[in-house]
Amino acid sequence: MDYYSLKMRASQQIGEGDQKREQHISGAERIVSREAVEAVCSAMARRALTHSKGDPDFINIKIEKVCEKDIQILKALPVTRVDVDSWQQGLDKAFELIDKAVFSCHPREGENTGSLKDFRKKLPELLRETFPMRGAMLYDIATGERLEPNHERGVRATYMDALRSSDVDSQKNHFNEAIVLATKVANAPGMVAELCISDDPEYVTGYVASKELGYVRIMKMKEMGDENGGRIFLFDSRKAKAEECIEYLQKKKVLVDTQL
Ligand code: PML
Repeated sequence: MDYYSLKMRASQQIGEGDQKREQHISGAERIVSREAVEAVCSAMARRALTHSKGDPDFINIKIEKVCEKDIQILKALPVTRVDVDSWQQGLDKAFELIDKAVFSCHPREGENTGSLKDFRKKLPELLRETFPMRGAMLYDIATGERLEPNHERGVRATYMDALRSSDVDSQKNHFNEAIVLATKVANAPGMVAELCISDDPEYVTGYVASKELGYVRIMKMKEMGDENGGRIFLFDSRKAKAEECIEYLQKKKVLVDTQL
């Protein structure tokens, strides 16, 4: 069967003269059968043209053929849900889960020693650093270094979709897209865990995900109306090379079976 990857991004020019810059409005990606290409393409255009962030000046839809043999099928991470009373409680829960994931990579270190303690202190600041980034931060828990080739852009996980997904929804479904992305990320070489807070001001649910923890939805991780959000990919350079991990995130075609 022939598959096609479709990627859409829409942006708007803001500012005047020297201050002119492009502001991201909307983005989406799919991997679909040949028959679905036209419908998905027009749904993507509709999504770009009806976004609450404004009217785009520029919409790019890229369509590429994908060989079936190059596609990896993954089983979706199991999902659990954590209800919290406040976003502060949600963030604490997320940091606690990340600690657990990082600690399991340092089995010989006590939980309250050296690099682990430093990492805990650093985590809120690392998260803040992701807010202006388009992609995710790739942070090496073994050395404390950031590994994105471009710190402003970060690293983006692309070329993924849900298996057998035939919907051509023109509205973003945060959870459906996030479970696909998180499953791909968790399977990248050397990946320890992911922390995500949406940058949609109207969407306060975030998650922590890893192969061991599964996909843990934390129902409140920021204040409603806050447009700050970001992603941190926690990676362990003792387990894989950064280039291998980045290659997988950015190039490997993945379909995620969400119905298992
Ligand atoms: C995003 O906006 O891209 C992040 C979505 C996080 C989804 C969290 C969830 O609902 O499980």
